[in-house]
Amino acid sequence: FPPSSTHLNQTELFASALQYRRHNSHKGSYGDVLVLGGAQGMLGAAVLAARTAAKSGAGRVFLACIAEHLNYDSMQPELMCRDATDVDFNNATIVAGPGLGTSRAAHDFLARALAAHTPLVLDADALNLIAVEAGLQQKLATRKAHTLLTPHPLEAARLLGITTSQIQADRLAAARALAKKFNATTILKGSGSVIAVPDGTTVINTTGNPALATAGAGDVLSGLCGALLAQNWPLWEAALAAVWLHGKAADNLVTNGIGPIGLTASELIPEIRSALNQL
Ligand code: NPW
Ligand code: AMP
Ligand code: MG
Repeated sequence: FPPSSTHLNQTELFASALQYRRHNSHKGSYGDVLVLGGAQGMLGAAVLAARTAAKSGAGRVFLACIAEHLNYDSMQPELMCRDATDVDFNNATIVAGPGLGTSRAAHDFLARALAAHTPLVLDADALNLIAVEAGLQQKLATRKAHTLLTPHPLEAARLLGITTSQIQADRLAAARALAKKFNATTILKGSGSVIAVPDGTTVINTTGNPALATAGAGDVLSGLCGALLAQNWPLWEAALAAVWLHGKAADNLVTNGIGPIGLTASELIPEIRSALNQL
């Protein structure tokens, strides 16, 4: 690990994990991602995460929504929409939370995801459910497989039982506290996202700008994290690369006049793909 509180302003910190597309490879070589989310009224969050995973190199992407009526994404027909009841949670990198809601069904699927032996990204409502239930916290703290938490400051506050202002007053300490409490690599999002591991090491990202202050930007990040983990990036490097690429995509779009005003989260997705291919 690099020394505490390094700034992530070039790709060297994760360059060792860069994956190349091998000639003799196939979709099975690049991993499966399963996005679990998309309750009524928030289907878009899960769709954004899944589309991002597909355009960030995952071999196959499955989309399991809590709302029942999404069985096909006409804009991204590559996605395989499944009923969460029928999905084997042990066969894919799971991204749980985007638009998941906090229903009983959401809770039960999350419990299954936490029990799976595969890499797991926890975002949004998955974090909100964990914040209020000791049973889920216990499952999280004892996971053996890779786990990555991606809270924004309010989600972080809920998880630590403090206020958003307290989180923002010392973001390094908050990120470390989350990583330690839940025994998981943590990305505390916001301007200058902090990546932390349970031993207290932290890195502050330097890419990104206020164009990202828009609905769905976090859902895109969670899909990108899932795609890198599915492609076997080590957890630490995956977290660093995802945050850096997500911010870099926003910076590139602003340079080209797409933002900072009015950038939409969907527009980040092809730009993330470009940034990833240019690494
Ligand atoms: P404020 O306004 O300052 O008091 P919530 P959510 C705070 C889904 N989505 N610095 C801020 O609080 C998600 O995936 C669906 C400081 C903000 O108002 C979730 O499942 C979409 N404060 C669900 O909606 C697109 C910060 O947190 C509040 C902060 C709810 O998620 C949108 C919001 O937190 C969305 O992704 C910062 N950097 N960042 C879709 N198209 O389907 C955030 N806050 O109440 O947990 O709501 O994040 O919208
Ligand atoms: P969420 O709130 O879950 O949609 O996540 C928002 C995403 O956009 C996170 O990755 C944040 O780090 C990023 N973001 C939001 N506002 C800013 C900002 N002002 N500067 C840089 N990144 C931001
Ligand atoms: Mg979010």
